[in-house]
Amino acid sequence: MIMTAESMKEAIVDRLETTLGIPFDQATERDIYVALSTLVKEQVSKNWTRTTQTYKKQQERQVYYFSMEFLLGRLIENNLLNLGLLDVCNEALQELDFVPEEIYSQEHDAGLGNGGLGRLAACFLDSLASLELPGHGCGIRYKYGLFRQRFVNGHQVELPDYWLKEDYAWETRRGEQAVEVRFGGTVEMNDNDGKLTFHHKDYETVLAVPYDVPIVGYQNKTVNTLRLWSAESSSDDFNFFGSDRTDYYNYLEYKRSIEQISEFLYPDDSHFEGKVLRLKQQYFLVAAGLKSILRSYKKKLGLPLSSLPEKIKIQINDTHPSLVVPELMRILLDEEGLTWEEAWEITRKTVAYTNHTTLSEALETWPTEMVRDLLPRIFMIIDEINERFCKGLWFDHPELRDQIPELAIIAYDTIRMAHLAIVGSFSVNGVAKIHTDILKKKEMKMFYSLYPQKFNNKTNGITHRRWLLHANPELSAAISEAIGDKWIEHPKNLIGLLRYVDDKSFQEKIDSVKRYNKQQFAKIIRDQTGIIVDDHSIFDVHIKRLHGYKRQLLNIFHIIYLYNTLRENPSLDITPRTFIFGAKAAPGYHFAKQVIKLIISVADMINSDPLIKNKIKVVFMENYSVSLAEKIIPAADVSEQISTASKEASGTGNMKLMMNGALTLGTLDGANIEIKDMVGKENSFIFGLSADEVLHYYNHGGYVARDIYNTDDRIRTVMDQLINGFFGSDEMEFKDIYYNILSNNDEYFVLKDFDSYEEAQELVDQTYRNRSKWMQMSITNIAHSGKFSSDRTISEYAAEIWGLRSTTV
Ligand code: B1H
Repeated sequence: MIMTAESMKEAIVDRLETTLGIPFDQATERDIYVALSTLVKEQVSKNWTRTTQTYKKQQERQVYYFSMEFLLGRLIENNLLNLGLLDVCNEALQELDFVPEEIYSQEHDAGLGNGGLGRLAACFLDSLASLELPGHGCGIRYKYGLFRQRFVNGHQVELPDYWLKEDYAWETRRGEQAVEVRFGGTVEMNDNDGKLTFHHKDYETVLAVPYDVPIVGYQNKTVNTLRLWSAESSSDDFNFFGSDRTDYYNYLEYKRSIEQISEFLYPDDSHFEGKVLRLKQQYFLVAAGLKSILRSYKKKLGLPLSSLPEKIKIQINDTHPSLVVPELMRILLDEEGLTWEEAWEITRKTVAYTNHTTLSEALETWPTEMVRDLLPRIFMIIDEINERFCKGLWFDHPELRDQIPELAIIAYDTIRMAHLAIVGSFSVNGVAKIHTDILKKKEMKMFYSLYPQKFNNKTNGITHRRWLLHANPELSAAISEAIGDKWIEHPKNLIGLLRYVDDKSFQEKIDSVKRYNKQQFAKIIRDQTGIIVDDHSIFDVHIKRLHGYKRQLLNIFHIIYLYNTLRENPSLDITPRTFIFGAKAAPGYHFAKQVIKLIISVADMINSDPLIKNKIKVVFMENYSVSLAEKIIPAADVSEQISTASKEASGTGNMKLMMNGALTLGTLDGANIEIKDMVGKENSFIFGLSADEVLHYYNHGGYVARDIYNTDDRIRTVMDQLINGFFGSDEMEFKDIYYNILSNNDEYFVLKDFDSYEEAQELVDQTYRNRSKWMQMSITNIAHSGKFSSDRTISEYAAEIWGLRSTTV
């Protein structure tokens, strides 16, 4: 076991020479990274095997988190940190004359997710392992992760993210554990003395090969598994060849069509794309995952299938893996010969469902025909689940008879995956208090009245190990100096910082840490964009996917307004500010791409206008990703969380920024509400319509965007600049944004909330002038952020949904 910088150095040089065959004096940064990651994986492997064996022996309950996305980011620093080797490694690399960060950044981010939903899955895995809980991930090993973003003339351009170009250090291919997944074909039904049996024929077989990634717990011996499935053509497809030479070309085509299943991640966040390939991906994940779980259940436990819910829980990350319900039924019915009632009982007690959004455009509804063609037996089972469910409503709930078409799982030739997930599971949870309330009161109201006991809330969280301890070592050290380091194991202990809120020297310490992080990030801005920013200015950060409801547009409208004001009065006394954006738009989302173009156009104009005298700067960082977030967040003063109230289920960036001392400028939406409840209104900047008000307008009308346009000069000026060529030669460039607001009546209430937002921004400006006050607020936020550790979230899932006990390896 490596313990010291000296032994770390020796081991790196040894792996270079023995494993890579490269003498140290010729080693590149990449070589050092490869040697180091090989070494770290060796360190992990022993505990990985032990963990697997412990779980096998103990036969305790295990959880599988099924998700189409795991947005892991880089693992090298986190693995080192969790092994307790990060400091030692930094020292060793420096002594070898390398810059640690440059070695670590050789690792390509595993970008197998779009945004919050995928990153949440990654935080949950970290917490499961760190809390010594037997919980694993099940996902897809996409060959291409979320696209790389480039800006060309201010436009977003997408490039493929071929993250596997160089070997991925952390994965282990387990070819011997591959399973078959079947698509297409027909189902033959036979009646054997009244017992129906189903025989699936003429299907196409895809081989699912697992690649396992170790998930290392924090300074314990637990190493759980993230199993990522890759699609390959199966080895016995040599049958394919006949005498005809063209068969070879057909074969290659066929092979390609199979490998396509795990080719790429769909780049839509909170938006349903009803493509058959996506449906294939979903079934591929579910069928492969279930098969491998059941195989090991049967092999090691020797228990009857009726005990499955005792030993296994499956949490589905939104409806994307909701085919687990009919697939588990299929296995139990067709392969295991159970009756419908037995199979249904087991299935419903095994599966739990998390909902992440109430946006209607994100709801998954598959055309029945598509499912019938691709998954004929699965379709029959969904059909029967639906029929039994509707019959049950008819007979047991006569009061709901009129509502059956609304509640049905299949209606109007579409399958409603959320209904399937609710009916087929024992738990349905939202991801923040307000979100769960909206599910209960509005979106899933009738299901809530049917199954009140299924519904529960689990407010999201983030791993403080990655987002504080690793991302912000200076702040972590300052915290530990004040309150000791117990908070690392028990993040709630951060509350101890409240004693230092008024302590001048602690305030100064935290202030200087923030300044240092801002200087570091200012260098990154300079290197990547050429823009020079003032590290004394307020760093105002808006980082998340680009989406109408997240209202990057409100932010840029306010910036344009500020700019107009400064041009009129260049000596206006404002606190210098740097507005920082990071966001990817889905490739087909025209409006979002226009907003990116607008922000970049505004940035170019403001950053080069001598009249502004550097009082404001606007920076749009390219290719926002997990590792970039780790650089931005520690440097942030202001956290923009300005979604249209009721639209952001939870948000998790809000928690990361709070934990790093940024103050929330936000609406009463998602987890912002719980953040505000913890820190108090006076320690955040809250503005805008409430969710109730927004929902009221949606239901009853009464808001006319044009009225605001007509009466508010500030807004009219900004709006008109969109179509009068102010930002460049093409007058019509931003007309879609303009008309989107005026003709579509401002779906996201940008104009409606402008005034209140401007006022809150003014308060931010004034408050920042009093450094001591600002630091009090900042420290208060850090102190309360422990609640938002994903350790708290996962403990709640474990206790209240899974009934999962920790196991020390
Ligand atoms: C969230 C998604 C999502 N909600 C569909 N829904 C997707 C929906 O590829 N798709 O089809 C991908 C993603 N993502 C986010 O989940 C919420 O918007 C956030 O508010 C929340 O914090 C996050 C984690 O719960």
